[in-house]
Amino acid sequence: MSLIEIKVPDIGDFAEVTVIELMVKPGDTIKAEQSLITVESDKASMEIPSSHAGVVKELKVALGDKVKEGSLVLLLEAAEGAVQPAAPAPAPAPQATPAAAVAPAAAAAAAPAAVAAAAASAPVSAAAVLATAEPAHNPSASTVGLPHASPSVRKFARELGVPLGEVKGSGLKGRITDLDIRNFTRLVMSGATQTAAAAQAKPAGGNDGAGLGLLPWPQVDFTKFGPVERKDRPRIKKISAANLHRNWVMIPHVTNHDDCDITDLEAFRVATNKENEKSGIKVTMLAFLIKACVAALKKFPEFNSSIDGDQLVLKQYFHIGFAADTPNGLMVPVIRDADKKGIFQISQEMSELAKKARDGKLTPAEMTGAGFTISSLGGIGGRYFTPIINAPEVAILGVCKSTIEPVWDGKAFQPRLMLPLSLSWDHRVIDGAGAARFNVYLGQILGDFRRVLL
Ligand code: CAO
Repeated sequence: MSLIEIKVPDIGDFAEVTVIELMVKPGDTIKAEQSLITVESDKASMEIPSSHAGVVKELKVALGDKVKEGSLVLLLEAAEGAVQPAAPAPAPAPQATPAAAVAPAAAAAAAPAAVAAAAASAPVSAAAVLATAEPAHNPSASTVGLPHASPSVRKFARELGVPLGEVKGSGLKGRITDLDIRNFTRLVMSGATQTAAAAQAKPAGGNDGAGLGLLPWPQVDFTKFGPVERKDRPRIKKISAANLHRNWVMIPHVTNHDDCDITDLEAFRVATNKENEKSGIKVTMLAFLIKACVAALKKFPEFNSSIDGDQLVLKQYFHIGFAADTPNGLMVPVIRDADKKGIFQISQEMSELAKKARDGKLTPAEMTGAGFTISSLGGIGGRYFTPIINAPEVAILGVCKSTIEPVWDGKAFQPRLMLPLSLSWDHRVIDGAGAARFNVYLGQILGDFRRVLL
Protein backbone atom coordinates (compact mmCIF):
# COMPACT_ATOMS: atom_id res chain seq x y z
CA MET A 1 0.00 0.00 0.00
CA SER A 2 1.37 3.37 -0.97
CA LEU A 3 0.04 6.85 -0.38
CA ILE A 4 -0.37 8.78 -3.62
CA GLU A 5 -1.44 12.29 -4.44
CA ILE A 6 -4.46 12.74 -6.72
CA LYS A 7 -4.23 16.03 -8.59
CA VAL A 8 -6.43 18.01 -10.94
CA PRO A 9 -5.59 16.83 -14.47
CA ASP A 10 -5.48 18.91 -17.64
CA ILE A 11 -8.76 20.81 -17.71
CA GLY A 12 -8.33 22.41 -21.08
CA ASP A 13 -8.57 26.16 -21.40
CA PHE A 14 -9.86 26.77 -17.88
CA ALA A 15 -7.24 28.55 -15.78
CA GLU A 16 -9.08 28.25 -12.48
CA VAL A 17 -12.30 26.51 -11.54
CA THR A 18 -14.34 26.36 -8.32
CA VAL A 19 -14.99 23.20 -6.33
CA ILE A 20 -18.79 22.93 -6.10
CA GLU A 21 -19.23 19.36 -4.92
CA LEU A 22 -17.25 16.84 -2.89
CA MET A 23 -18.26 13.39 -4.01
CA VAL A 24 -16.08 11.30 -1.68
CA LYS A 25 -14.93 11.53 1.95
CA PRO A 26 -12.04 10.08 3.97
CA GLY A 27 -12.45 6.35 4.41
CA ASP A 28 -14.34 5.82 1.11
CA THR A 29 -13.11 3.00 -1.09
CA ILE A 30 -13.05 4.19 -4.66
CA LYS A 31 -12.39 2.75 -8.09
CA ALA A 32 -10.08 4.15 -10.73
CA GLU A 33 -11.96 6.72 -12.89
CA GLN A 34 -14.50 7.34 -10.13
CA SER A 35 -15.49 11.01 -9.84
CA LEU A 36 -14.05 12.73 -6.77
CA ILE A 37 -15.17 16.33 -6.99
CA THR A 38 -17.19 18.55 -9.31
CA VAL A 39 -15.66 21.81 -10.42
CA GLU A 40 -17.39 24.60 -12.25
CA SER A 41 -16.25 27.45 -14.46
CA ASP A 42 -18.57 30.19 -15.69
CA LYS A 43 -19.34 28.02 -18.72
CA ALA A 44 -19.42 24.38 -17.65
CA SER A 45 -19.05 21.97 -14.79
CA MET A 46 -16.73 18.96 -14.80
CA GLU A 47 -16.21 15.98 -12.61
CA ILE A 48 -12.62 15.24 -11.64
CA PRO A 49 -11.98 11.50 -11.58
CA SER A 50 -9.39 9.47 -9.69
CA SER A 51 -6.40 8.02 -11.51
CA HIS A 52 -6.21 5.09 -9.09
CA ALA A 53 -8.37 2.76 -7.04
CA GLY A 54 -7.92 2.80 -3.26
CA VAL A 55 -9.10 4.32 0.01
CA VAL A 56 -9.40 8.07 0.50
CA LYS A 57 -7.07 9.11 3.34
CA GLU A 58 -7.39 12.88 3.31
CA LEU A 59 -9.26 15.48 1.28
CA LYS A 60 -7.13 18.45 0.34
CA VAL A 61 -9.91 20.66 -1.08
CA ALA A 62 -13.06 22.15 0.37
CA LEU A 63 -16.23 23.49 -1.21
CA GLY A 64 -15.64 26.85 -2.81
CA ASP A 65 -11.88 26.36 -3.24
CA LYS A 66 -10.36 27.54 -6.48
CA VAL A 67 -8.30 24.85 -8.19
CA LYS A 68 -6.37 24.49 -11.44
CA GLU A 69 -4.37 21.85 -13.27
CA GLY A 70 -1.98 20.24 -10.78
CA SER A 71 -3.88 21.26 -7.62
CA LEU A 72 -3.89 18.51 -4.99
CA VAL A 73 -7.36 16.99 -4.55
CA LEU A 74 -6.74 14.21 -2.03
CA LEU A 75 -4.34 11.63 -0.63
CA LEU A 76 -5.19 8.08 -1.58
CA GLU A 77 -4.00 4.81 -0.17
CA ALA A 78 -3.69 2.99 -3.46
CA ALA A 79 -5.08 -0.53 -3.60
CA GLU A 80 -2.52 -3.29 -4.01
CA GLY A 81 -2.12 -4.35 -7.63
CA ALA A 82 -4.19 -1.41 -8.78
CA VAL A 83 -3.95 -1.06 -12.53
CA GLN A 84 -2.09 2.07 -13.50
CA PRO A 85 -4.64 3.78 -15.69
CA ALA A 86 -3.92 6.39 -18.29
CA ALA A 87 -4.05 9.96 -17.07
CA PRO A 88 -7.73 10.55 -16.26
CA ALA A 89 -9.63 13.30 -17.96
CA PRO A 90 -12.33 15.47 -16.47
CA ALA A 91 -15.81 14.59 -17.67
CA PRO A 92 -17.62 17.71 -18.84
CA ALA A 93 -21.11 18.07 -17.49
CA PRO A 94 -22.46 20.87 -19.70
CA GLN A 95 -25.47 22.77 -18.47
CA ALA A 96 -27.93 24.51 -20.70
CA THR A 97 -25.01 26.38 -22.24
CA PRO A 98 -24.38 26.02 -25.97
CA ALA A 99 -22.15 23.17 -27.08
CA ALA A 100 -19.57 25.64 -28.36
CA ALA A 101 -19.04 26.97 -24.85
CA VAL A 102 -17.77 23.63 -23.57
CA ALA A 103 -15.92 22.63 -26.72
CA PRO A 104 -12.40 23.38 -25.44
CA ALA A 105 -12.82 21.12 -22.43
CA ALA A 106 -14.44 18.41 -24.50
CA ALA A 107 -11.62 18.53 -27.00
CA ALA A 108 -9.10 17.91 -24.24
CA ALA A 109 -11.12 15.11 -22.72
CA ALA A 110 -10.78 11.40 -23.25
CA ALA A 111 -13.12 9.57 -25.60
CA PRO A 112 -16.07 8.72 -23.27
CA ALA A 113 -16.31 12.25 -21.97
CA ALA A 114 -16.11 13.70 -25.47
CA VAL A 115 -18.86 11.34 -26.62
CA ALA A 116 -21.03 12.32 -23.67
CA ALA A 117 -20.53 16.00 -24.41
CA ALA A 118 -21.28 15.56 -28.11
CA ALA A 119 -24.36 13.46 -27.42
CA ALA A 120 -25.60 15.99 -24.92
CA SER A 121 -25.41 18.86 -27.35
CA ALA A 122 -26.29 17.21 -30.67
CA PRO A 123 -29.83 16.32 -31.74
CA VAL A 124 -30.34 12.67 -30.83
CA SER A 125 -31.90 10.38 -33.39
CA ALA A 126 -35.00 8.39 -32.54
CA ALA A 127 -32.89 5.25 -32.54
CA ALA A 128 -30.47 6.76 -30.07
CA VAL A 129 -33.29 7.76 -27.76
CA LEU A 130 -34.80 4.32 -27.98
CA ALA A 131 -31.46 2.74 -27.27
CA THR A 132 -31.28 4.58 -23.97
CA ALA A 133 -34.98 4.42 -23.26
CA GLU A 134 -34.74 1.52 -20.88
CA PRO A 135 -32.58 3.03 -18.16
CA ALA A 136 -33.83 6.59 -18.53
CA HIS A 137 -37.05 6.34 -16.63
CA ASN A 138 -38.02 4.53 -13.50
CA PRO A 139 -41.31 5.95 -12.13
CA SER A 140 -41.34 3.50 -9.28
CA ALA A 141 -37.90 4.55 -8.07
CA SER A 142 -37.80 5.61 -4.46
CA THR A 143 -37.60 9.35 -4.04
CA VAL A 144 -36.30 9.04 -0.48
CA GLY A 145 -33.05 10.97 -0.22
CA LEU A 146 -31.46 13.05 -2.90
CA PRO A 147 -30.84 11.38 -6.25
CA HIS A 148 -27.19 10.88 -7.10
CA ALA A 149 -26.43 13.82 -9.40
CA SER A 150 -24.07 16.75 -9.50
CA PRO A 151 -25.39 20.23 -8.69
CA SER A 152 -25.19 21.25 -12.31
CA VAL A 153 -27.27 18.24 -13.34
CA ARG A 154 -29.77 19.02 -10.57
CA LYS A 155 -29.92 22.62 -11.75
CA PHE A 156 -30.45 21.46 -15.33
CA ALA A 157 -33.24 19.10 -14.20
CA ARG A 158 -34.88 21.92 -12.21
CA GLU A 159 -34.81 24.19 -15.26
CA LEU A 160 -36.61 21.58 -17.35
CA GLY A 161 -38.96 20.51 -14.55
CA VAL A 162 -37.62 16.96 -14.66
CA PRO A 163 -38.37 14.98 -11.47
CA LEU A 164 -34.88 13.65 -10.67
CA GLY A 165 -36.28 10.86 -8.50
CA GLU A 166 -37.81 9.30 -11.62
CA VAL A 167 -34.66 9.39 -13.74
CA LYS A 168 -32.47 6.34 -13.70
CA GLY A 169 -28.80 7.28 -13.81
CA SER A 170 -26.52 5.66 -16.34
CA GLY A 171 -23.35 6.97 -14.70
CA LEU A 172 -21.10 5.36 -12.17
CA LYS A 173 -23.04 4.01 -9.17
CA GLY A 174 -26.26 5.05 -10.89
CA ARG A 175 -25.22 8.69 -11.02
CA ILE A 176 -27.65 10.77 -13.11
CA THR A 177 -25.92 12.53 -15.94
CA ASP A 178 -26.86 15.46 -18.10
CA LEU A 179 -27.57 13.00 -20.93
CA ASP A 180 -29.98 11.05 -18.72
CA ILE A 181 -31.94 14.26 -18.13
CA ARG A 182 -32.04 15.02 -21.85
CA ASN A 183 -33.13 11.49 -22.73
CA PHE A 184 -35.83 11.51 -20.04
CA THR A 185 -37.14 14.84 -21.39
CA ARG A 186 -37.19 13.51 -24.96
CA LEU A 187 -39.09 10.40 -23.90
CA VAL A 188 -41.71 12.45 -22.04
CA MET A 189 -42.09 14.89 -24.94
CA SER A 190 -42.45 12.07 -27.47
CA GLY A 191 -45.12 10.43 -25.31
CA ALA A 192 -43.00 7.28 -24.91
CA THR A 193 -43.16 7.72 -21.14
CA GLN A 194 -44.75 10.04 -18.62
CA THR A 195 -43.89 11.43 -15.24
CA ALA A 196 -45.55 9.93 -12.17
CA ALA A 197 -47.40 13.25 -11.64
CA ALA A 198 -48.77 13.14 -15.18
CA ALA A 199 -49.85 9.51 -14.78
CA GLN A 200 -51.69 10.43 -11.59
CA ALA A 201 -53.37 13.41 -13.23
CA LYS A 202 -54.61 11.43 -16.25
CA PRO A 203 -58.40 11.69 -16.33
CA ALA A 204 -60.72 8.97 -17.51
CA GLY A 205 -61.45 11.08 -20.60
CA GLY A 206 -57.83 10.85 -21.67
CA ASN A 207 -56.96 14.54 -21.46
CA ASP A 208 -54.00 15.33 -19.34
CA GLY A 209 -54.13 18.46 -17.19
CA ALA A 210 -50.72 17.92 -15.59
CA GLY A 211 -48.93 20.17 -18.07
CA LEU A 212 -51.22 23.02 -16.99
CA GLY A 213 -50.52 22.43 -13.32
CA LEU A 214 -54.15 21.42 -12.74
CA LEU A 215 -55.55 19.08 -10.15
CA PRO A 216 -55.83 15.44 -11.20
CA TRP A 217 -59.10 14.54 -12.89
CA PRO A 218 -61.60 13.18 -10.30
CA GLN A 219 -61.62 9.40 -10.26
CA VAL A 220 -65.15 8.39 -9.27
CA ASP A 221 -66.73 4.99 -8.97
CA PHE A 222 -70.18 6.05 -10.21
CA THR A 223 -71.71 2.67 -9.41
CA LYS A 224 -71.49 3.66 -5.74
CA PHE A 225 -74.27 6.17 -6.42
CA GLY A 226 -76.53 4.17 -8.74
CA PRO A 227 -76.68 2.01 -11.85
CA VAL A 228 -74.70 3.21 -14.88
CA GLU A 229 -74.18 2.13 -18.48
CA ARG A 230 -70.82 2.41 -20.26
CA LYS A 231 -70.66 3.23 -24.00
CA ASP A 232 -67.70 3.67 -26.30
CA ARG A 233 -67.44 7.25 -27.57
CA PRO A 234 -67.85 7.43 -31.38
CA ARG A 235 -64.63 8.01 -33.30
CA ILE A 236 -65.80 11.38 -34.70
CA LYS A 237 -66.65 12.61 -31.22
CA LYS A 238 -63.20 11.68 -29.98
CA ILE A 239 -61.52 13.44 -32.90
CA SER A 240 -63.64 16.58 -32.60
CA ALA A 241 -63.20 16.57 -28.81
CA ALA A 242 -59.42 16.68 -29.18
CA ASN A 243 -59.66 19.51 -31.70
CA LEU A 244 -62.16 21.49 -29.65
CA HIS A 245 -60.06 21.07 -26.51
CA ARG A 246 -56.92 22.34 -28.24
CA ASN A 247 -58.79 25.29 -29.77
CA TRP A 248 -60.43 26.19 -26.47
CA VAL A 249 -57.14 26.08 -24.57
CA MET A 250 -54.89 27.71 -27.16
CA ILE A 251 -57.06 30.50 -28.57
CA PRO A 252 -57.91 33.51 -26.40
CA HIS A 253 -61.63 33.55 -27.22
CA VAL A 254 -63.96 36.48 -26.71
CA THR A 255 -67.62 36.35 -27.77
CA ASN A 256 -69.74 39.36 -28.75
CA HIS A 257 -73.50 38.92 -28.67
CA ASP A 258 -75.87 40.98 -30.74
CA ASP A 259 -79.36 40.89 -32.27
CA CYS A 260 -80.33 41.83 -35.77
CA ASP A 261 -83.65 42.53 -37.38
CA ILE A 262 -84.41 39.93 -40.09
CA THR A 263 -88.14 40.68 -40.43
CA ASP A 264 -87.91 41.72 -44.07
CA LEU A 265 -85.35 39.06 -44.98
CA GLU A 266 -87.49 36.30 -43.49
CA ALA A 267 -90.52 37.58 -45.46
CA PHE A 268 -88.38 37.49 -48.63
CA ARG A 269 -87.10 33.97 -47.80
CA VAL A 270 -90.64 32.64 -47.25
CA ALA A 271 -91.85 34.27 -50.48
CA THR A 272 -88.88 32.91 -52.42
CA ASN A 273 -89.50 29.38 -51.18
CA LYS A 274 -93.17 29.68 -52.14
CA GLU A 275 -92.30 30.88 -55.63
CA ASN A 276 -89.79 28.08 -56.12
CA GLU A 277 -91.71 25.27 -54.49
CA LYS A 278 -91.35 23.08 -57.57
CA SER A 279 -87.56 23.45 -57.76
CA GLY A 280 -87.15 21.20 -54.73
CA ILE A 281 -84.58 23.59 -53.28
CA LYS A 282 -85.45 24.99 -49.89
CA VAL A 283 -83.76 28.22 -48.90
CA THR A 284 -83.04 28.52 -45.17
CA MET A 285 -81.73 31.51 -43.22
CA LEU A 286 -78.29 29.91 -43.15
CA ALA A 287 -77.80 30.46 -46.89
CA PHE A 288 -78.43 34.19 -46.44
CA LEU A 289 -76.10 34.21 -43.44
CA ILE A 290 -73.33 32.69 -45.53
CA LYS A 291 -73.73 35.41 -48.17
CA ALA A 292 -73.96 38.14 -45.54
CA CYS A 293 -70.79 36.81 -43.84
CA VAL A 294 -68.92 36.87 -47.15
CA ALA A 295 -69.78 40.58 -47.46
CA ALA A 296 -68.63 41.22 -43.88
CA LEU A 297 -65.39 39.25 -44.45
CA LYS A 298 -64.69 41.38 -47.51
CA LYS A 299 -65.11 44.53 -45.42
CA PHE A 300 -63.14 43.13 -42.42
CA PRO A 301 -60.48 40.86 -43.98
CA GLU A 302 -58.77 39.94 -40.69
CA PHE A 303 -61.81 37.78 -39.86
CA ASN A 304 -60.84 35.62 -42.86
CA SER A 305 -57.24 35.08 -41.79
CA SER A 306 -54.93 32.71 -39.92
CA ILE A 307 -51.93 33.29 -37.70
CA ASP A 308 -48.69 31.87 -39.06
CA GLY A 309 -45.85 32.70 -36.66
CA ASP A 310 -45.22 36.42 -36.86
CA GLN A 311 -47.41 36.76 -39.93
CA LEU A 312 -51.12 36.95 -40.61
CA VAL A 313 -52.31 35.05 -43.68
CA LEU A 314 -55.18 37.00 -45.21
CA LYS A 315 -57.23 34.76 -47.47
CA GLN A 316 -58.46 36.06 -50.77
CA TYR A 317 -60.94 33.23 -51.15
CA PHE A 318 -64.24 32.87 -49.32
CA HIS A 319 -64.77 29.27 -48.21
CA ILE A 320 -67.35 29.10 -45.41
CA GLY A 321 -67.69 26.12 -43.08
CA PHE A 322 -71.00 25.32 -41.38
CA ALA A 323 -71.42 23.09 -38.34
CA ALA A 324 -73.68 20.13 -38.98
CA ASP A 325 -75.17 18.04 -36.22
CA THR A 326 -74.96 14.32 -37.08
CA PRO A 327 -75.79 11.15 -35.13
CA ASN A 328 -72.05 10.51 -34.82
CA GLY A 329 -71.13 13.99 -33.70
CA LEU A 330 -70.28 17.40 -35.03
CA MET A 331 -68.99 17.78 -38.63
CA VAL A 332 -68.06 20.96 -40.47
CA PRO A 333 -68.57 20.75 -44.25
CA VAL A 334 -67.34 23.67 -46.34
CA ILE A 335 -69.06 25.73 -49.04
CA ARG A 336 -66.23 26.72 -51.36
CA ASP A 337 -66.12 30.08 -53.14
CA ALA A 338 -69.33 31.26 -51.51
CA ASP A 339 -68.70 34.73 -52.95
CA LYS A 340 -69.22 33.36 -56.46
CA LYS A 341 -72.41 31.44 -55.71
CA GLY A 342 -76.04 32.51 -55.46
CA ILE A 343 -78.46 31.73 -52.63
CA PHE A 344 -80.03 28.78 -54.50
CA GLN A 345 -76.70 27.14 -55.27
CA ILE A 346 -75.53 27.61 -51.69
CA SER A 347 -78.82 26.19 -50.34
CA GLN A 348 -78.58 23.18 -52.62
CA GLU A 349 -74.91 22.47 -51.78
CA MET A 350 -75.65 22.93 -48.09
CA SER A 351 -78.44 20.42 -48.10
CA GLU A 352 -76.29 17.89 -50.03
CA LEU A 353 -73.30 18.38 -47.73
CA ALA A 354 -75.50 18.18 -44.60
CA LYS A 355 -76.96 14.88 -45.86
CA LYS A 356 -73.49 13.53 -46.62
CA ALA A 357 -72.41 14.57 -43.12
CA ARG A 358 -75.33 12.73 -41.54
CA ASP A 359 -74.61 9.65 -43.65
CA GLY A 360 -70.91 9.77 -42.74
CA LYS A 361 -69.97 10.22 -46.40
CA LEU A 362 -68.13 13.56 -46.39
CA THR A 363 -64.72 13.46 -48.04
CA PRO A 364 -61.75 15.17 -46.35
CA ALA A 365 -61.73 17.75 -49.18
CA GLU A 366 -65.32 18.66 -48.32
CA MET A 367 -64.33 19.40 -44.73
CA THR A 368 -61.17 21.43 -45.22
CA GLY A 369 -60.16 24.88 -46.36
CA ALA A 370 -62.72 27.04 -44.56
CA GLY A 371 -61.65 30.59 -43.70
CA PHE A 372 -64.64 31.27 -41.45
CA THR A 373 -67.34 29.07 -39.90
CA ILE A 374 -71.00 29.48 -39.00
CA SER A 375 -72.67 27.36 -36.36
CA SER A 376 -76.45 27.64 -36.55
CA LEU A 377 -78.71 26.36 -33.82
CA GLY A 378 -81.59 28.35 -35.31
CA GLY A 379 -83.56 25.25 -36.23
CA ILE A 380 -83.38 24.00 -32.65
CA GLY A 381 -83.67 26.96 -30.28
CA GLY A 382 -81.75 28.78 -27.61
CA ARG A 383 -80.73 32.38 -27.30
CA TYR A 384 -76.94 32.86 -27.36
CA PHE A 385 -73.90 30.64 -26.97
CA THR A 386 -70.13 30.88 -27.14
CA PRO A 387 -68.96 28.88 -30.17
CA ILE A 388 -65.38 27.58 -30.19
CA ILE A 389 -63.21 28.83 -33.04
CA ASN A 390 -62.26 26.20 -35.61
CA ALA A 391 -58.43 26.56 -35.75
CA PRO A 392 -56.60 27.82 -37.70
CA GLU A 393 -59.50 30.18 -38.37
CA VAL A 394 -59.78 33.25 -36.16
CA ALA A 395 -63.54 33.71 -35.82
CA ILE A 396 -66.83 31.83 -35.84
CA LEU A 397 -70.41 33.04 -35.93
CA GLY A 398 -73.00 31.34 -33.73
CA VAL A 399 -76.66 31.87 -34.61
CA CYS A 400 -79.71 30.96 -32.55
CA LYS A 401 -83.44 30.92 -33.11
CA SER A 402 -85.06 34.15 -34.25
CA THR A 403 -88.07 35.37 -32.28
CA ILE A 404 -90.59 38.19 -32.59
CA GLU A 405 -89.69 40.95 -30.14
CA PRO A 406 -90.95 44.43 -29.37
CA VAL A 407 -88.51 46.90 -30.90
CA TRP A 408 -88.79 50.66 -30.25
CA ASP A 409 -88.87 52.62 -33.53
CA GLY A 410 -88.72 56.05 -31.86
CA LYS A 411 -92.47 56.38 -31.53
CA ALA A 412 -93.79 52.96 -30.64
CA PHE A 413 -92.82 49.34 -30.09
CA GLN A 414 -93.00 47.32 -33.27
CA PRO A 415 -93.08 43.51 -33.48
CA ARG A 416 -89.84 42.59 -35.28
CA LEU A 417 -88.18 39.24 -35.99
CA MET A 418 -84.84 39.38 -34.18
CA LEU A 419 -81.96 37.00 -34.83
CA PRO A 420 -79.46 36.43 -31.99
CA LEU A 421 -75.82 36.43 -33.13
CA SER A 422 -72.81 35.25 -31.11
CA LEU A 423 -69.46 36.04 -32.70
CA SER A 424 -66.40 34.38 -31.11
CA TRP A 425 -63.06 35.84 -32.16
CA ASP A 426 -59.39 35.34 -31.50
CA HIS A 427 -58.13 38.26 -29.44
CA ARG A 428 -54.61 37.77 -30.80
CA VAL A 429 -55.87 38.92 -34.19
CA ILE A 430 -59.08 40.85 -33.61
CA ASP A 431 -60.00 43.57 -31.11
CA GLY A 432 -63.34 44.12 -29.41
CA ALA A 433 -64.07 47.24 -31.47
CA GLY A 434 -63.46 45.32 -34.71
CA ALA A 435 -65.73 42.52 -33.56
CA ALA A 436 -68.50 44.97 -32.65
CA ARG A 437 -68.17 46.62 -36.08
CA PHE A 438 -68.33 43.21 -37.79
CA ASN A 439 -71.56 42.33 -35.95
CA VAL A 440 -73.12 45.73 -36.62
CA TYR A 441 -72.28 45.50 -40.32
CA LEU A 442 -73.60 41.93 -40.50
CA GLY A 443 -76.81 43.10 -38.84
CA GLN A 444 -77.16 45.95 -41.35
CA ILE A 445 -76.83 43.54 -44.27
CA LEU A 446 -79.27 41.04 -42.81
CA GLY A 447 -81.61 43.95 -42.09
CA ASP A 448 -81.45 45.14 -45.68
CA PHE A 449 -79.71 42.84 -48.14
CA ARG A 450 -79.45 45.59 -50.76
CA ARG A 451 -76.44 46.84 -48.78
CA VAL A 452 -74.42 43.93 -50.21
CA LEU A 453 -74.45 45.83 -53.50
CA LEU A 454 -72.97 49.00 -52.01
N1 CAO B 1 -84.39 31.09 -36.50
C1 CAO B 1 -85.60 30.51 -36.61
N2 CAO B 1 -85.79 29.41 -37.37
C2 CAO B 1 -84.73 28.90 -38.02
C3 CAO B 1 -83.47 29.47 -37.96
C4 CAO B 1 -83.34 30.62 -37.15
N3 CAO B 1 -82.14 31.23 -37.00
N4 CAO B 1 -82.64 28.74 -38.70
C5 CAO B 1 -83.33 27.74 -39.22
N5 CAO B 1 -84.60 27.85 -38.81
C6 CAO B 1 -85.70 26.98 -39.19
C7 CAO B 1 -85.68 26.64 -40.65
O1 CAO B 1 -86.29 27.67 -41.38
C8 CAO B 1 -86.43 25.37 -40.67
O2 CAO B 1 -87.80 25.65 -40.52
P1 CAO B 1 -88.93 24.90 -41.38
O3 CAO B 1 -88.69 23.46 -41.16
O4 CAO B 1 -90.19 25.42 -40.83
O5 CAO B 1 -88.68 25.32 -42.78
C9 CAO B 1 -85.99 24.68 -39.40
O6 CAO B 1 -85.49 25.71 -38.55
C10 CAO B 1 -84.92 23.65 -39.58
O7 CAO B 1 -83.83 24.19 -40.30
P2 CAO B 1 -82.56 23.28 -40.57
O8 CAO B 1 -81.77 23.16 -39.32
O9 CAO B 1 -82.98 22.01 -41.20
O10 CAO B 1 -81.76 24.03 -41.69
P3 CAO B 1 -80.60 25.05 -41.53
O11 CAO B 1 -80.21 25.43 -42.91
O12 CAO B 1 -80.95 26.17 -40.64
O13 CAO B 1 -79.40 24.24 -40.87
C11 CAO B 1 -77.77 22.53 -40.54
C12 CAO B 1 -78.77 23.16 -41.51
C13 CAO B 1 -77.10 21.36 -41.19
C14 CAO B 1 -76.74 23.57 -40.17
C15 CAO B 1 -78.53 22.13 -39.28
O14 CAO B 1 -79.43 21.10 -39.58
C16 CAO B 1 -77.65 21.69 -38.15
O15 CAO B 1 -77.09 20.60 -38.13
N6 CAO B 1 -77.56 22.55 -37.13
C17 CAO B 1 -76.80 22.25 -35.91
C18 CAO B 1 -75.44 22.88 -35.93
C19 CAO B 1 -74.74 22.61 -34.64
O16 CAO B 1 -74.80 21.53 -34.09
N7 CAO B 1 -74.08 23.64 -34.11
C20 CAO B 1 -73.46 23.55 -32.84
C21 CAO B 1 -72.03 23.41 -33.01
S1 CAO B 1 -71.22 23.56 -31.48
O17 CAO B 1 -71.49 22.15 -30.81
